[in-house]
Amino acid sequence: MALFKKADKNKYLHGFAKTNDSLGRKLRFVTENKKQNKEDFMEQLMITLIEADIGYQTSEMICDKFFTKCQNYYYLFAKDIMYFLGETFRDVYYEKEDDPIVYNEDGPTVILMVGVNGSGKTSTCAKLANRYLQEGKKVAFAAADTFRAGAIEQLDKWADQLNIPCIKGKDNQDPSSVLVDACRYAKENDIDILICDTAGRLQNKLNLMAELEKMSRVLGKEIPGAPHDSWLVLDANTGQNGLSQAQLFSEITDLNGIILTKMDGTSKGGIIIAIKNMTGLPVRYITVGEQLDDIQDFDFDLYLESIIGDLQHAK
Ligand SMILES: Nc1nc2c(ncn2[C@@H]2O[C@H](COP(=O)(O)OP(=O)(O)OP(=O)(O)O)[C@@H](O)[C@H]2O)c(=O)[nH]1
Ligand SMILES: [Mg+2]
Repeated sequence: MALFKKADKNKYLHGFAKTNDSLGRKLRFVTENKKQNKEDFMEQLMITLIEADIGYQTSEMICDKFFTKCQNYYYLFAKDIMYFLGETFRDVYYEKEDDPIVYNEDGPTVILMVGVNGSGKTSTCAKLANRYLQEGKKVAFAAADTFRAGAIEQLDKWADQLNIPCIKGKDNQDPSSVLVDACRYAKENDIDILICDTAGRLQNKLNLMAELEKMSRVLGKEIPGAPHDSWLVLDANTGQNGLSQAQLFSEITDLNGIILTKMDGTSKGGIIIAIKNMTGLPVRYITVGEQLDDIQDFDFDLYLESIIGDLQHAK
């Protein structure tokens, strides 16, 4: 992956610029305040973490682990504190190792994109397709959002732009039947990656959630193991509500990853640690804008660097 070219790295860090500006800056402010005692410091740290949407439970866990790391030191400089904080974030994030992305070795890999309305599913389908095309893969779309007027056309337009097939039905058609057609097309045409766009559904709308369950079942009947990847597309700006979305969608379908969108517009990038800690779901990709190439692999080290700064430097 060419991610570590300097230009890519700068672009990546730019996606977290707002998080750095809030969480990073506040952490530096808290750590550099020499007048406070330990209790004040821990209280300020906890507030800062919660404000960055890390959530109460995960923030408390971070504070406890951080405190344990530091307790044997009589005095710590701000850069040491930042270093230990970085280590603590990493420990909490990697408490559960990220499973690798699943690819089907024996036929099309089916990716199901799910999420609430407007989270960025359709545009992320296009961004992902663009990446897979650049890797030389044969890609197709399944337009399984038959619910919202205009949704099929939206995906179809992307397909035209990318010059890939889009298998679609009619408005209000059962989305599962579109998926059956798409799977058959993918098998007959040696498609490597079938990306299935679905309708936005609120986690508390039971009929739509039941529909999702059916879609997963139907895909599995057409292609063994499908959907190989079910990714929940979450708008990073929704903060703690994203956590509840992740928990409720997980109950309905076997999620195995999260795509966090609109990172360019949020200062609350702390949600990444909260989601991983509370659900065990890894963040696969982040999106940082509306252009086709505004998608990046999630890289925890660069994420950490964007908050804490260069850790080598901090030590
Ligand atoms: N700034 C920014 N905007 C984004 C990003 N990802 C998506 N958007 C915008 O968010 C809006 C909604 O995106 P869609 O892809 O249509 O979302 P959706 O989940 O398919 O929406 P529904 O089909 O209505 O459920 C669009 O205007 C996108 O251009 C991102 O990373 N950054
Ligand atoms: Mg859509």
